[in-house]
Amino acid sequence: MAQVPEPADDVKAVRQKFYDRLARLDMAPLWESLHALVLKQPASPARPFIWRYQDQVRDLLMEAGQLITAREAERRVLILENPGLKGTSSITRSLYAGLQLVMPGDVAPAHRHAQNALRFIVEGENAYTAVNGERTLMRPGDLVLTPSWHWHDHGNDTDQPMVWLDGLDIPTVAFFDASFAEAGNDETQAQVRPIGDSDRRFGNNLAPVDWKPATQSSPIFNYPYERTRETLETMAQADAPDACHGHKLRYVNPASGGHVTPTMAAFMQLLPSGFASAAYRSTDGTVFSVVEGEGEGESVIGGERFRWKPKDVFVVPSWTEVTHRADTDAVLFSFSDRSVQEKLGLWRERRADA
Ligand code: 1HN
Repeated sequence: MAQVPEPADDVKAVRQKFYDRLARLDMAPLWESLHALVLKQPASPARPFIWRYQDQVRDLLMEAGQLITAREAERRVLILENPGLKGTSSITRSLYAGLQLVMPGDVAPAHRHAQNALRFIVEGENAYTAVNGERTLMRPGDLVLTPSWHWHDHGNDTDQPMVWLDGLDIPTVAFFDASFAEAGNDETQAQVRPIGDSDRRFGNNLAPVDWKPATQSSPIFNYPYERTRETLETMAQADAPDACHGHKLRYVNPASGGHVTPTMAAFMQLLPSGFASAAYRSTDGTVFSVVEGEGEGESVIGGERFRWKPKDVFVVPSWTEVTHRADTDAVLFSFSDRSVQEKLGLWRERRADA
């Protein structure tokens, strides 16, 4: 930018009077704010942060389980709010995250909304989510989708609490002022297809002939951990780890080859025992959930060190340098708005090893 001399005080005063007249008419001089509007590189107000499951969050969740039913709450969720984004219910500028508890006997009633949601299962086994009349039973490490405008309800017919990480595009939908929502007539959807129907139709590299996707989300709504883990293991046996990511997978919508939802992309990576990654940054602020890693695992995010354990959630803001290190094999799930940024031609990454 061209260097211009500082104006004299009398010139400044005249200008200020002009700006005041503009302000009364809801106008402003661009030249006073241009540099703050068009940054040379991202400078997110979001901060690196970790929520520790065993030490902090789990007890509070269980306390919430005694305070309120899922029916009364509609969804019994503790919001994970980024400390740099207070009052916004956001974990990054574009994404919302929360930890949801479904207790034995709970019913989280059917509703639908414009927001896309993903669930990453943290604790418990075999509670269900129903999506447009089809139930899926959930296990730790599964990725379950409830796409935009699909009816969904949850229930737990087991005798154990069920906890998952919710990821939604709430701030993104709010940005576009495009939110719609509706409550179902019945709390629990009638089951119109058997459990496993979509998985068998679309999860075998097949699709019914003439089938056309009606939405931009994946027709598979449960990506079970067993299969994800098998793919990671296959890569780890055969390949050298990527310097920045270890062995990293992208969850795929088989109908398009793209990401699993139009607004959120999801990933799973294995950091082999003893691995220390090269520094990495990308424009998609990313939420991580630790799946495996009983030894010492840590990430350095924007110069701050975060030790993590299974079930912890941490966030890496946009364009913040991150490195990961693991003493024993560790597995990290993550999701971000990369799906949107790629469509808009905005997504960038920088690898320290490139
Ligand atoms: C929602 O529908 C769920 O269906 C969870 O489980 C969290 C947060 C905000 C808005 C809708 C769910 C939500 C949500």
